[in-house]
Amino acid sequence: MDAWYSDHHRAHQGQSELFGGKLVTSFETPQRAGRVLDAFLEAGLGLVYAPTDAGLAPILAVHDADYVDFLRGAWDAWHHLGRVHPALPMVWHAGRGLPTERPRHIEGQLGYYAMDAGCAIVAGTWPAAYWSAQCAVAAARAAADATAHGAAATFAICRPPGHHATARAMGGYCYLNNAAIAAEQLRSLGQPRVAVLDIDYHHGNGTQAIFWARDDVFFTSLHADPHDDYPYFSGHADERGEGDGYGATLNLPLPAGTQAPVYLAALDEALDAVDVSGSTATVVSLGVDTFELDPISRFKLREADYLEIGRRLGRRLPRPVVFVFEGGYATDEVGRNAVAVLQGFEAAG
Ligand code: OKP
Ligand code: ZN
Repeated sequence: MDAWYSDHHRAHQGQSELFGGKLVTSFETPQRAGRVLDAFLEAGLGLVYAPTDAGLAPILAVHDADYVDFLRGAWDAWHHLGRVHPALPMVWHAGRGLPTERPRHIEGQLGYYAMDAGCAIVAGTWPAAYWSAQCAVAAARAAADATAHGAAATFAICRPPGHHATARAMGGYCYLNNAAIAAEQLRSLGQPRVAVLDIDYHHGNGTQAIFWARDDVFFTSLHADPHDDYPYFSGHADERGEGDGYGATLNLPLPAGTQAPVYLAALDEALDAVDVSGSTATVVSLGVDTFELDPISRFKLREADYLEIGRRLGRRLPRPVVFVFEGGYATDEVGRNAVAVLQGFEAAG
């Protein structure tokens, strides 16, 4: 299995976030992706490529053009006001439906295009998000190509992550939805139905929203019960999609403290649903913030459990499979845990 990685993410750093009422340095750091890259190379699983530039088209297949323009220009607009700290949204439109008038002031625009204060913008944010998405595009194209010659799987070492970003809003460290962009690529390369399996600790609310009313992309997610944890306002079991997409969304919320037996039973349920969906390809939103030592999460998985998760994916997911890196904030273990999933997958395939 080969991987795609771009160094551009390194300049997306020094962002702040609100945590327990305090402004702290974000848990989402450049070291995370570095550790994943190191662990991938250490495991000798395959080669690592820098993505070629596929341009904006694959991004605009998922995101609104005005939102993409905002992301590209937000730092300059903020900095132009003499502000040197990271740009953070601080005014929202909750309870009023989607706003119809876009504010002229950058401070208003930050709120207009955000769901929370988890997405600070610094000078390096747009290039980082852009190249993170390019990793997903390159991995999807390579997986689809290779499948002509046999079953293929690829790994996009994305940073920043993507699964909370909607078509028109950033949130939860996510700016561009890398998994949705990969799924859309697989569709446009001829896969009739694509499954997105999201195993990050947090509900992939952005991915769910993007494919909510579509039946050509099946979305299923295992995550912390949103009654108790971020993103709070979606991820409940009764959310099934709508219109053509009714039944093409399956959420499996799990309680705080969840350990391997309960987790793996839910994973089997998600894999059964992927079977039934008739998908011909898969995108895995691979977050390992389900780890027992994760500083912001409350599941209790261990390194050996990631190997077993990988084996089950390897036995049952329709290929091509594109793994897209999402969360995981226990920096010392994030690389090993993510790569253990890939090793289990390869051993089973
Ligand atoms: C991103 B990914 C608010 C606490 C919420 C956001 C968590 C984003 C996780 N201060 N923090 O799914 O790993
Ligand atoms: Zn997460």
